[in-house]
Amino acid sequence: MDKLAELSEALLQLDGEGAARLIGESLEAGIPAARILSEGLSSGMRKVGEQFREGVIYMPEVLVACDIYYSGLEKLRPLIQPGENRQARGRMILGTIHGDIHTVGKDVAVPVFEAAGYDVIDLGVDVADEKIVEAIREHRPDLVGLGTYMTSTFMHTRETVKAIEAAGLRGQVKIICGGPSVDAGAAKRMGADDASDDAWEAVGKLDRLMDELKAQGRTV
Ligand code: B12
Repeated sequence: MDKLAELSEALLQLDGEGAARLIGESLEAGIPAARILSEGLSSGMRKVGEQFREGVIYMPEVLVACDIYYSGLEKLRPLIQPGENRQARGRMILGTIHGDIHTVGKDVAVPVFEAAGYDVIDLGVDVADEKIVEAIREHRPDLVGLGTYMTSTFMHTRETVKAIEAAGLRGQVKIICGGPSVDAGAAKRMGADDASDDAWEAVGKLDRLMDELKAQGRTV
């Protein structure tokens, strides 16, 4: 098995020490940091998602995999040369919506989206609508992810969308909700573009929303 396949496997085996060692060895062998990230760590994270969905592994194991992913990312990120930088699929801001303090879903979704090639700016929990508007102005994202983990806070989506509309920014972004009891139809009725209760499934939705944005003339 080559080093990057071994690294991917180490993540799946939740072997943090092995992953750290393999990242070091891959760098010493001259493998570019961007390749180590995409073909090693991110590939492992995709497999973690597949195994979670198949019921082979459970949420605590996913959380350990997220920690290993982040430790590796911390080491690799500063080493990714601008020219070598992977072309991000898109930029996303993601925060837990106003009134909601659940963090775990967001903390899983963010590394899954990053592993899939999105640049994600994590706004934290209980994010006020004005802060989301400010973050759109500051970061100019393509996508706005709203963590909505309760029925009441999912219903708050309507207010958040209104605030984005009032700021004149709605045409620049696609909005997607996430959480255990979201519904895509209801999200659309509240003015968002989609919703998902599964971060791995959501990646396909993010890609489709990016395609729609590009079709509207917006690029990364
Ligand atoms: C742990 C937990 C807590 C912890 C949170 C700890 C923490 N740091 O996060 C504590 C104890 C603090 C808590 C508090 C409360 N909780 Co609570 N909590 C849960 C519980 C048991 C698990 C949540 C979790 O971590 N799931 C694991 C993660 C990984 O799953 P997930 O969130 O769905 O995320 C996945 C996807 O949704 C997706 N995803 C996540 N974010 C995003 C974002 C985007 C943009 C996208 C696309 C996808 C995406 O990716 C993840 C991986 O696939 C759930 C029950 C449940 N089964 O969900 C209740 C639950 C969410 N809580 C609930 C409630 C009611 C509360 C409280 C009001 C309880 C109370 N009476 O005080 C408070 C609310 C406080 C507040 N203002 O937010 C209810 C909500 C019911 C409802 N439908 O309204 C639930 C469903 C329990 C229930 N069945 O009643 N809670």
